[in-house]
Amino acid sequence: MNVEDYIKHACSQHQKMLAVLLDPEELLESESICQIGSHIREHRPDFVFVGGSTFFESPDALISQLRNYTGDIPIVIFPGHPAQFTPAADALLFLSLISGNNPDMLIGQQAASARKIKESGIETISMGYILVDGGRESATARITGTRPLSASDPERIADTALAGEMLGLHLIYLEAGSGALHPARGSLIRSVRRFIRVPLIVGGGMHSAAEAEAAWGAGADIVVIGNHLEEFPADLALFVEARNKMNTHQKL
Ligand code: 1GP
Repeated sequence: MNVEDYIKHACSQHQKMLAVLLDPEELLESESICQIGSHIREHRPDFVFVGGSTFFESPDALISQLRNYTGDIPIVIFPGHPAQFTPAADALLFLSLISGNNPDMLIGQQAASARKIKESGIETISMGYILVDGGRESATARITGTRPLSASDPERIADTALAGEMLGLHLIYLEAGSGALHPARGSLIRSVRRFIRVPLIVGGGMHSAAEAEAAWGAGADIVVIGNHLEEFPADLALFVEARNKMNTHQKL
């Protein structure tokens, strides 16, 4: 099953998913790859996302090391820069930063890399990427030269997500920014969820299984955890346990 079909199938069963985000820049040492890798092998999140805002090379080396641990868990490129594209991954989130007004991030970089990506044959999943204010300036805002949407304007955020869906994007990612002080609030996630049917990914600033549960409970389909697991890889067990608990409740 390809990655998009896996996501659609899980959503149709009301099953929640967990992605671990690994930043190639933070994981250059094989010792830290081994640490997080062994927790991934043991606890099995649904996906490993690879990407970062300040890494401008192919993450091939990281991916080939990760393969020793991930088994059949898909490795998905979540690119912070076109140079991060590599056909060594299982799929690519082909994203457009629809919260901002930088044409290069909306369509420019996508057009520049589309042919190469198509020719590689990698699975691509189109995604509307919406940056919301997480309480401090994010690397994404700085590097893309865009401003996040105000978290206190849920209507505008929901309208942006809806427009992304109506434009044909297959996923929406609500991003509070890596290392956000405040993850996206439940009320915000709910207001986006009400408007869209496509799968909803939520990430940025989550440090506890309770925060992940709150996001899933409010309507996120996939929760993404990055920084926290880089620092405390053993906590992956807690996030997976929370996902499993959510999914057991959904089935009852
Ligand atoms: C960033 O949403 C992801 O793109 C994850 O953020 O690193 O803060 O978990 P954190």
